[in-house]
Amino acid sequence: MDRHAPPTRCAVITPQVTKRGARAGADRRSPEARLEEAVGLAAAIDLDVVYKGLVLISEVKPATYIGSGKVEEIAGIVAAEEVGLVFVDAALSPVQQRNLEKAWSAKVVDRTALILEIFGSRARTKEGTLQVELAHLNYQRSRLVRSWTHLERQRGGFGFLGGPGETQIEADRRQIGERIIRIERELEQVKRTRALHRTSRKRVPYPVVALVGYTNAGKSTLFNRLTQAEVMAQDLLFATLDPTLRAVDLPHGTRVILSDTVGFISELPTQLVAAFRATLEEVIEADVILHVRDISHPDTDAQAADVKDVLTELGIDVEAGGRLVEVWNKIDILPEAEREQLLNTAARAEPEARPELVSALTGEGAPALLDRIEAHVTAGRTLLSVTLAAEDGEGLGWLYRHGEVLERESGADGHVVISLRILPERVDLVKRRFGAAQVRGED
Ligand SMILES: Nc1nc2c(ncn2[C@@H]2O[C@H](COP(=O)(O)OP(=O)(O)OP(=O)(O)O)[C@@H](O)[C@H]2O)c(=O)[nH]1
Ligand SMILES: [Mg+2]
Repeated sequence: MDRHAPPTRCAVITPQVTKRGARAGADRRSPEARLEEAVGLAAAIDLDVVYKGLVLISEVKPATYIGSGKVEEIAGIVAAEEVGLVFVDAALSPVQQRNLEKAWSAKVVDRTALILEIFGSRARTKEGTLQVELAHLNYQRSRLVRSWTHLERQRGGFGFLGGPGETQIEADRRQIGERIIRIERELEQVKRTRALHRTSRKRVPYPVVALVGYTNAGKSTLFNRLTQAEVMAQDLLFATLDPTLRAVDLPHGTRVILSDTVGFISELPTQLVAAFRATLEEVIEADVILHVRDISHPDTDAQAADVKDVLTELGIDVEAGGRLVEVWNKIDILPEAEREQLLNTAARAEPEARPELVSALTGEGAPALLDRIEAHVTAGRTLLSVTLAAEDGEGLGWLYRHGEVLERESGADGHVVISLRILPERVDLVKRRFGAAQVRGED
């Protein structure tokens, strides 16, 4: 994008189908909230939103999606406001898009195209760039196919083969297809490298804790709070695209790797979910998944349901408690009464399913969240105390390698006592190394 050009003047149109046939996911939230989110998407790539409007329609019109009266009305606004781009927050067919562009003399983009555009502008790593490009090509290819069948239908089955449009589209398809294969090959290479990194990380057995959640829920803010890092956190949809990993030491010394990830959104184009599978593998394999929710958002329940849909699509069992912890974020902006109510709801939940209430901004609730994570990743491990000679540096090193040293106390006559958390199957190993008399269970 040209940095010196003034931002494009943009109109945001959110069609709301009032009858049956409303899009899946769309009916979970209010029309006003959908419009606000659409404006947020436009703002996420520096479009200057000069007009926004809800358009209620009883059914989708094949030619223009919305009715002709509305098309005309919007044409007037587009001309008066000198709009260069109209974002129609729906899935438009290529034909609908072309007709609307003609009627409004402006560029028209639909939801998938806009989200792809945002992702394209955010990608920083090679992998991110490749994934977005792949999603883009798949999107383009699917639209070529559709307009091609449209042409076929126009010919009415008289058997007139060929025609200029078809040859051009065939050529385009072939080119796109070749490019897709090339990118897939490159991605395969990047993925192999990632897998190698993951394996080498596994040799140092730090549990992985992954942050997931709706875009703008506060994942990066929480990531920064817990790791004291300074990852970009902004009131911007899809501020984060590439995953970031950092080590965090929990209150009792357990070290974990925290991973910040791309946010989800309702009706996330399926091409994008597929493209980001590789990135999200961190999440799939995580020991703990923190589902961060903006609990102050009016659509927080609809957002949570959307996130669970994507997690399910990734093959994660969202009902199984334990590994998945809901983090109810932004409690600092809740009115007192609502806050009390949520605290009560949380307190009544089963321990495994209990949400953690936090404010990533003020830090409230963060210590309890860290304890919860630590309890989960250390569940099943045994506490031991081992007595050894203060000068036994080698023995100490051995303990650090085989377990998790929690505390180190100087005992009587030149001995040190080490509190250790360790996998149960290693207890015998410790006893053999130091002598059973030097090892005590601690619970
Ligand atoms: N009041 C309040 N605001 C918060 C809190 N946590 C995050 N925010 C704000 O919410 C906005 C989004 O935060 P991010 O951390 O960028 O959200 P994210 O989930 O990483 O978003 P994406 O990367 O875009 O998916 C920022 O303006 C934050 O300052 C909180 O606990 N309280
Ligand atoms: Mg983020």
